Amino acid sequence: MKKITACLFDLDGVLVDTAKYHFLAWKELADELGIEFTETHNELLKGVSRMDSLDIILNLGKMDLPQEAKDELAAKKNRVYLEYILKMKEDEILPGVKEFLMDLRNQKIGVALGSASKNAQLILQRLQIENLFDAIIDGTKVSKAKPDPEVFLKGAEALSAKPEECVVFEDAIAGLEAALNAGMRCVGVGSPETLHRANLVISGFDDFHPEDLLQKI
Ligand code: B16
Ligand code: MG
Repeated sequence: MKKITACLFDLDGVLVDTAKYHFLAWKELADELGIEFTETHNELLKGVSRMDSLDIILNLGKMDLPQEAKDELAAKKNRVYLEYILKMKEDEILPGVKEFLMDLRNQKIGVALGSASKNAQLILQRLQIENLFDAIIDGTKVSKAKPDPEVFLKGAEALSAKPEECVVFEDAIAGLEAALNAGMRCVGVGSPETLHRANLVISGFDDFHPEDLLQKI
């Protein structure tokens, strides 16, 4: 059993279900553009950056636009998304997450965020868990999107942790690959069929504790 000195967390789909708000905001935009966009399509956007998400939607509608128009559409989507985020309540944190983060801190295991979202800090504030993170690496601090390992390597560096002593919690395949590319172990949060390359897959944090982590990974 290798030791664990740090845990790095994806945000959307791991700590909170913001995917539903991303969906509503993208759907509004897609409707305006006359592009069919369903919850199944929304799965393609998980863990993907804002601009790459827009490109996926435009591809669905076989549309190509100049960068300036795309920047405007991405900003418009974000304004709608922010309206939902600003209404978000503390109790939207997923079950067991806060307790798990507090247990890690009590055990002196470093805690970092590794998210593609440029709104991550605001979301952590809404959930009132910003103070539980030793480092926050988000879409404003990285230049390469997952599956590039940059976001998690920066998290490890901020915590002065070696990659092989880090465990990443991820719900998206691109994020799982980013963790493995960083030389870290990965706990998949979601379905074992999708996340079969993870070292361990859990359905959530409701009945999962740091002790389980040490035993099972
Ligand atoms: P924003 P994660 C990702 O968050 C979401 O899964 C993805 O759907 C979203 O497009 C991306 O953040 C960018 O978000 O528009 O807020 O910058 O899963 O990496 O925490
Ligand atoms: Mg995610």
